[in-house]
Amino acid sequence: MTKVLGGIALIEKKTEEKKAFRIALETKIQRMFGRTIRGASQEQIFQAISQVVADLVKERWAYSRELRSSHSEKEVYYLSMEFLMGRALSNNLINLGIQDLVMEVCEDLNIKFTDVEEVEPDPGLGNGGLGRLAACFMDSLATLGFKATGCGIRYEYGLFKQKIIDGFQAEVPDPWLENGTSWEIALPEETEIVKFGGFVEIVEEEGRSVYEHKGYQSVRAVPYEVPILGYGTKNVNSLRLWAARATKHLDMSLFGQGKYLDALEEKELAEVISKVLYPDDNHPEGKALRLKQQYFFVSASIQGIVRKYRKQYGPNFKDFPSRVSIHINDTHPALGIPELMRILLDEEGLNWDQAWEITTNTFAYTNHTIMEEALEKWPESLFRDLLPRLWDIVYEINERFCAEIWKRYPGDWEKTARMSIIANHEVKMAHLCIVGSFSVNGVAQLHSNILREQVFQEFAEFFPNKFTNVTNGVTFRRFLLNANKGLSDLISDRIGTDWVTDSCELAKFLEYQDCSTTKNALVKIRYNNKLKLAEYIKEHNKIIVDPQSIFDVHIKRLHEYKRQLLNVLHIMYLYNRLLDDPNFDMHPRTFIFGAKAAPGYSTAKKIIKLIHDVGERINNDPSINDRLKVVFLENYRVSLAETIIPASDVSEQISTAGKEASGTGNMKFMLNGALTIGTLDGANVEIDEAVGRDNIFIFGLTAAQTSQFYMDGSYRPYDVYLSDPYLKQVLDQPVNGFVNAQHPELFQELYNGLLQGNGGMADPYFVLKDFASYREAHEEVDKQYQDPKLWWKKAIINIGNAGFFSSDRSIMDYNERIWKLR
Ligand code: 26W
Repeated sequence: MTKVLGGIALIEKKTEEKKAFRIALETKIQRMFGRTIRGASQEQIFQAISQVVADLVKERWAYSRELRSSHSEKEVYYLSMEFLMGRALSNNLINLGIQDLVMEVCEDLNIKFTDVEEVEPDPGLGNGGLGRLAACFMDSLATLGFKATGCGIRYEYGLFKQKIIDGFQAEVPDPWLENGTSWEIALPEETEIVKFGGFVEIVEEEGRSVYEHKGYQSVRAVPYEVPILGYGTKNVNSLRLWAARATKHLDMSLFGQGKYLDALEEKELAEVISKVLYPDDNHPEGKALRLKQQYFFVSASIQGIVRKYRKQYGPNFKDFPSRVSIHINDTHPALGIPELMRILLDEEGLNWDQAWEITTNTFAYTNHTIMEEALEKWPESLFRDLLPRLWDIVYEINERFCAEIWKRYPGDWEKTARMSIIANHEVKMAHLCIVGSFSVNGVAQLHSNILREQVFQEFAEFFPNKFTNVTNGVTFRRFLLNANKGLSDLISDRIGTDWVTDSCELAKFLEYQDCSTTKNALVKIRYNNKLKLAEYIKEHNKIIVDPQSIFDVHIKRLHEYKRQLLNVLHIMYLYNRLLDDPNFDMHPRTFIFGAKAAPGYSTAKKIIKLIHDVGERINNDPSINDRLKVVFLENYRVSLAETIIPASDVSEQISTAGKEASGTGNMKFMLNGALTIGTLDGANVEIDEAVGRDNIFIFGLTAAQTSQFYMDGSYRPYDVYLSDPYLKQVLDQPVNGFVNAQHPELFQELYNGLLQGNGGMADPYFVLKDFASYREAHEEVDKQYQDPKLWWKKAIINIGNAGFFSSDRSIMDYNERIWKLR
């Protein structure tokens, strides 16, 4: 009886809540736009729903802040140049637990919620893996109830939008803030001043040297806070993004002299700092503006952190490291180390040893890449001119560090030179990070081993307890619960809903690996997701793809080491086989790509063109009976990933072994039940261990083997080319006019790079060497797909073993090994 009453009470409560939401929405639209819902545009409805939801979020935020201010728990600040957050609306609805309710209200009002969602621009404040990881971590930190603040830049323009014109990538600006956003609050009263240029004067005061920074230019840093809701908790954290503003308003004296443009220029010069995200992934541009961006957000963040600490705990900085950890996401925020030193020395009056002790117990550094060209180095002259006081400090840090090396290894000049922070008139940011942090970690086991044993081997020997590993993870809320409602409902139906916040629970799903009803349900869910993606492809690419075909997906930044080229060469191989032999046995396959190339990365852009031209030829060849399709999805981004991944059968994770630090896309696919074809690289190694070799398609050289080849120089791609006729054929086709009869010269550089090397080593990513084993792995994929019972068992084994790859687990590891919050 009470149970029934309870049920009725629930229904009544829900009806009440729906009514309340509906009224709130109707009122909001009237007040914002002077229209009723019937007269409102899609855009206006989106704005109004966002506002209503944002109001709810902000209420929680207020309570959370108040609760927080009465506690003195340790806090972590996550400093990152990039936060690739993705859309906020549905994520916040899920975290508030009102998604169904809002969808029902929309339905009652004849509003198609999925269309409304599409109005939201995807805030692309990041390039790829590093930025998306930061976003997953923010979600997990909030969900696990940790006190954490993300600090970054409020770029006015996010990552460029990619347009494909005639198979070529073109870049279009992304003014994501153009129509405003409901998800931020400006805090001008918490503005910080950041100083650039000028010079340092040393004055003696009461027997000690005081450093005075003079003649500088200052820029205002205005913070904007974005609420980060946890799933199912009352905890709300913040993402603080700094916007650059001129210190003066238009200089009226210039204005009065008729120098209108000069006055504007001064303002522009300051504000350009937060104008645009650098679109380079893994390749730093040694530009002054980038260094300005780095110092700008780091200085503002650290000043704010110190200010808040002082307010809460007073001027005793000895306890600083036990109250605050500052995490630096790759080397981009490395200037935080000398900046904290500067504040402690110059503003708080500590001596060097005190300041150094505090600083080195506060910072922790994560490395995200071993690509040589990605390791940031700043020219001494640029550094010194732009940041004269920080230069002095870094110089001193280096002097003391080199003295220590010298003490430990007397006479070893070469070692000192190799490990030095400043060398050849450059500042090596990774060295600064290692020396100035108490913890250094890689992002997957293999990657951390490579850091310890190769890239930073001498540092690991010098600081044996500093190095650790934290394998990456992804948030299951966004990438399963929200992105794949069908699958998440099925899982919850079988094992309950605890998996959403306790990822280990997913292991219970393994019990269903031989259950045919579960497998049938999976087939249907996947099919529906594929239908949806096929619709999208039809609309955007004008290509009809068959949802019965295998959807084989390669989505990530375009980079030679990620080997989209290997994939497309293999597609050409399949095509050749089909042309040669109409009875060639193969299940129909749809190859799907999504990738942005850095605008200045011409080889990557050529690969995009090649994919298009190969697609053009194959998709329009009636002789192969639609058994092969190639689709390149324009403008790959987080929201698109959320549509693609749940519709994928095969996940391409085929980087050259030793090059991909971790990869996180690999985890998202696995979680959604796609099977991986991959190399033993990054976190693939751990995925392989988790699922077992029978449930993944592993091929290619190992990291030890590639490393051996790099060392002994014995790799001869030309010999491989000559010895494999299939390979020879596909390599020749781009340059002999088979792929693009009008412009075969377009691909000459790719061809030369593989066979002779364009100046450097030939085929440095072992595309040719791995071709045969990649082909065999694909044959295995094809064979196994034709055995559905087996295939779906493997899918279940992948899902059931994905628990480890939750960002919740990563964050728990960070906390246990590094931050030690609570
Ligand atoms: C501008 C220079 C620049 C920009 C970005 C240098 C380096 C980067 C990043 C470190 C590149 C990056 O995103 N790395 C990726 O980080 C992911 C999260 O840890 C890993 O999963 C990927 O393997 C790694 O490539």
